Amino acid sequence: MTRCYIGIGSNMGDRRSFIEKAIESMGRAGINVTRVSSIYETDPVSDIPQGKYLNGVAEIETTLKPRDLLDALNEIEESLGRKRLLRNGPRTIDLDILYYGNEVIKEDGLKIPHEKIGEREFVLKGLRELGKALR
Ligand code: PH2
Ligand code: MG
Ligand code: MG
Repeated sequence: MTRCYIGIGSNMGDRRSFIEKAIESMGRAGINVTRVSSIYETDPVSDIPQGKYLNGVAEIETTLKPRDLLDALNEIEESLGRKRLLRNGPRTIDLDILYYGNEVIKEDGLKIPHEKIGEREFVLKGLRELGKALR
């Protein structure tokens, strides 16, 4: 089992419902959700005008390898209507691997720890609540 942290975000439709469904779906996909931070509203960080986000961070344990975890999260995003139209554009649900144990991975499409943790307050807040933030 590896302990990981997943960044969760939504800024389209019934944001809270998408987040709740994403957390339930992780539980059904071989991902044991051990703790979830509070879910808080944040201003969008993007050049594209869009609505406010609800963000949070989940602590999970899983036997899935990093790539398989990424695939599972992408499938959940897709099942909740995620369309990839614009980078940093609005989305029904976004599930990002922030940390996978202590592993450092720099592959195409899979950078762990997530490269933007340090500059994104909307992620740091949740990590801080779970005792997993650098600052
Ligand atoms: N995600 C982004 C881009 N901008 N802004 C907020 N407030 N919350 C997010 O989750 C977010 C963002 C790309 O994934
Ligand atoms: Mg993201
Ligand atoms: Mg993402």
